[in-house]
Amino acid sequence: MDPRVQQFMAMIKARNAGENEFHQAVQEVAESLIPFIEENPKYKHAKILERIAEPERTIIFRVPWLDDKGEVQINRGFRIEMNSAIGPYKGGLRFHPTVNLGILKFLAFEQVFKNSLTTLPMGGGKGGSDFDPKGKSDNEVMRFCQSFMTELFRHIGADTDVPAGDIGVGGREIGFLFGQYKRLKNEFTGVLTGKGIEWGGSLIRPEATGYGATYFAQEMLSTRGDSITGKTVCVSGSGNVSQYATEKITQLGGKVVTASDSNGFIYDPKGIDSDKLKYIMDLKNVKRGRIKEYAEKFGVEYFEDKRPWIIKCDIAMPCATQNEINEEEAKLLVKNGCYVVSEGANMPSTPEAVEVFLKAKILYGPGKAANAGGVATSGLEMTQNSMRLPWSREEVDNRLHTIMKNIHATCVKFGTREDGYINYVDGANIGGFVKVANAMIAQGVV
Ligand code: NDP
Ligand code: 2IT
Repeated sequence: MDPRVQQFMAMIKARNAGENEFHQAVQEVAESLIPFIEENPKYKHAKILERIAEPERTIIFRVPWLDDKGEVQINRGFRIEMNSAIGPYKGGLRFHPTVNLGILKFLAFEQVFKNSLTTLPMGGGKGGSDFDPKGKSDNEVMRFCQSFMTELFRHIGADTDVPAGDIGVGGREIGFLFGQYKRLKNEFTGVLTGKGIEWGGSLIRPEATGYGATYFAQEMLSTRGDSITGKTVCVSGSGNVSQYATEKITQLGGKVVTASDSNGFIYDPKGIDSDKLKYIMDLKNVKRGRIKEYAEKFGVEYFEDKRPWIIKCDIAMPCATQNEINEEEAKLLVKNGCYVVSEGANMPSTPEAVEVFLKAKILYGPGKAANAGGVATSGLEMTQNSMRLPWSREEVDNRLHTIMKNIHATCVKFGTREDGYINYVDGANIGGFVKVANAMIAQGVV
């Protein structure tokens, strides 16, 4: 490792002990940025990297609620307000039993660069809770959300901090959170994104992350005169991002052969067509069942406790969670002919897996670039809320598509190597950094 990176990481690890995912996210960025900062000493003198890795504010709070049996339950709530140099804090809320401070700091850190890449005026934040919505009734989820917002509301606002969804937080949860915020503040504002279409939401926001990651794959392929048509694609997850990645790939003539959840994956060699996708959407968004049921319904193979990366494909789109592709799986993907990875999830590839992709010189689009379409469309929702005017589906989708093309162009600008290979990791990290760093310098030592 570069000794400058090593020294910086020793400081980060000492200050943020035990926060492994945060260390991982910071190190990946530091490896791209430290050489760049050496060539641009103004960032070094202003200690931008040291400042950008320290949250502006970290809020941790108790979330007590009553379950259906009348028993008191206690969860922990978080909001990491990471960076507001270029706009109000913006980023999702995750409800999952694994949520802790280190995971949310990694997500908030990634969000700063991602939001900058979108070209929209949004700072970075992330929050959530170790609450597990699985197996809870709608009433329990509502009482939890109301309790969570009863503390969070004093820290957020349409011009201060604008949360949205992430794992375990979808339309249902955003509804309950928005209802409670409105009640506490007596204000109808765009304080959350991912709202329902009848009450301030934007068309295409549910689709945006999966569509955006597919548009990004399309852009990467086009640098080699290639396209999605006729390609076999392995997608992981079966939630929001996964569903709409599958929809868009299929629309563009690709064939998605896998879907997964935390228990295993299904392999459908004929492809998940629009009728089968409808089944997944109903299974996951309404019945809240397990992906195994797909295998029973359509008579395909189910692989318990396995991830899709053992299946031969041209394109891999991890859309479930962090560190879901390890070194061995990355090697197998490449060996089986996979030459495009577009990350719908945040940090789904381990550092060793990323190394495999870069060494093999495949088209590797890291999450902070490839999945930025979700937050970008949240930005478009904020714009529509401010104007008090909704845009059509076509208008939002066109803007999303243009934003993904611009993000790709930024990655090409900052990531193209001498031999012509585009290192999208460097491209996204440096491209996302410059605007935030310049804003921080302009605003003084704050
Ligand atoms: P959902 O909650 O809708 O779906 C998550 C999916 O991933 C489910 O299939 C879930 O399975 C699976 N999953 C979650 N945790 C794990 C785990 N630890 N191991 C294996 N599988 C897991 O979330 P989203 O689709 O919104 O989010 C997916 C990814 O995309 C996350 O990394 C998120 O940060 C990222 N992302 C989301 C954006 C958005 O707009 N929603 C925007 C940008 C990135 P199960 O049901 O079994 O838990
Ligand atoms: O990781 C992400 O970019 C999100 N979960 C979406 C954030 C947002 O504010 O829409």
